[in-house]
Amino acid sequence: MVCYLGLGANIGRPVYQLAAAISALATSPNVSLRRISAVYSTKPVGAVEQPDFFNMVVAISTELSPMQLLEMTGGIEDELGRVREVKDGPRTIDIDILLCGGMTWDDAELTVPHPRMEQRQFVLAPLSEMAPELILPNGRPVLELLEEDCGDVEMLGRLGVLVRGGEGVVRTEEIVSRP
Ligand code: PH2
Ligand code: MG
Ligand code: MG
Repeated sequence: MVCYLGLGANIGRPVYQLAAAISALATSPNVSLRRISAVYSTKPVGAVEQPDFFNMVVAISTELSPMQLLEMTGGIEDELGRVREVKDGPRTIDIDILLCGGMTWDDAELTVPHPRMEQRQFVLAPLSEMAPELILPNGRPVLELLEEDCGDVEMLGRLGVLVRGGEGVVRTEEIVSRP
């Protein structure tokens, strides 16, 4: 099953933390990293005044359940020094589960598909780049939604980090172009 994860960071060393999160995903058991988007600079969305974000989306394939995936991504957030203080506030790293194949999940801890993904340019822009044909849970193609509202997102470039995965050490640029 292909799952899309949204990554965000806006304090500490955001790009380093994104790279570290990707490496951690690539070495996690039962997960294989498929594709990564470019890194985008984005204006903070929501009521909290805070630094601009760096956002990206990654595609993984896994047979983990959404809850198991949440446990794993939460572990990576903790390792990278995530402190949960202000809701929607600044963070060293945020890893959100956007889509898990066609699965749905809804309880106090987790909702999949991510309930706000269709309104967030910082999700739609990187997602549309890596999966332009994707139809979102609301029935609309991701590209169509993005074209309606260009928003405050700017593509900064590709993350060139070495990640260790099932196929040994590879550069993330190679993962980007995988079919
Ligand atoms: N995450 C939030 C709240 N606002 N804004 C941007 N630009 N990027 C984010 O990742 C983000 C946000 C809560 O998770
Ligand atoms: Mg989030
Ligand atoms: Mg989150």
